[in-house]
Amino acid sequence: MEMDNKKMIIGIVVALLIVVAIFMYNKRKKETQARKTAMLLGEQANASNASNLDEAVGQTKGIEGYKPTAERLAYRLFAAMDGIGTDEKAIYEVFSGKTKSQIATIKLIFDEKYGKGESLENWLKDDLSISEYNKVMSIINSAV
Ligand SMILES: [Ca+2]
Repeated sequence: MEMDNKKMIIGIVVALLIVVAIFMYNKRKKETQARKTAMLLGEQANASNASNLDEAVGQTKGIEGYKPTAERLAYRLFAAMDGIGTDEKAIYEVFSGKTKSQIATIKLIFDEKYGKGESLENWLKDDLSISEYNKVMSIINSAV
């Protein structure tokens, strides 16, 4: 019985250490990305594939008929970025093959329902590395 208690305490300590390690990792990643974003913003002026999301979607107001699909995709973006880690592939998939109006609609819904006060662009900048962010922006910029 005493052995079981010891094992349980060791288990709890190990679990706590893992939680702390994940927290530290996430914090560090966020800090690194904040630095990368600062660098990116400095480079943005002459990097065509790193342009502003609003510019890329042409300030369009989105399209009504696309809303149910856009709603699902906006949630998919949120699920891909919320919490620990990021599902980059899901993010690329959401934007791939979409028109500028469709992307604008997804962005409007994301900002309104899932952004928690932050724009989709800020979420992408926060969660993605520079090269991943550039890849997303090049997909968005190639939309017609
Ligand atoms: Ca995340």
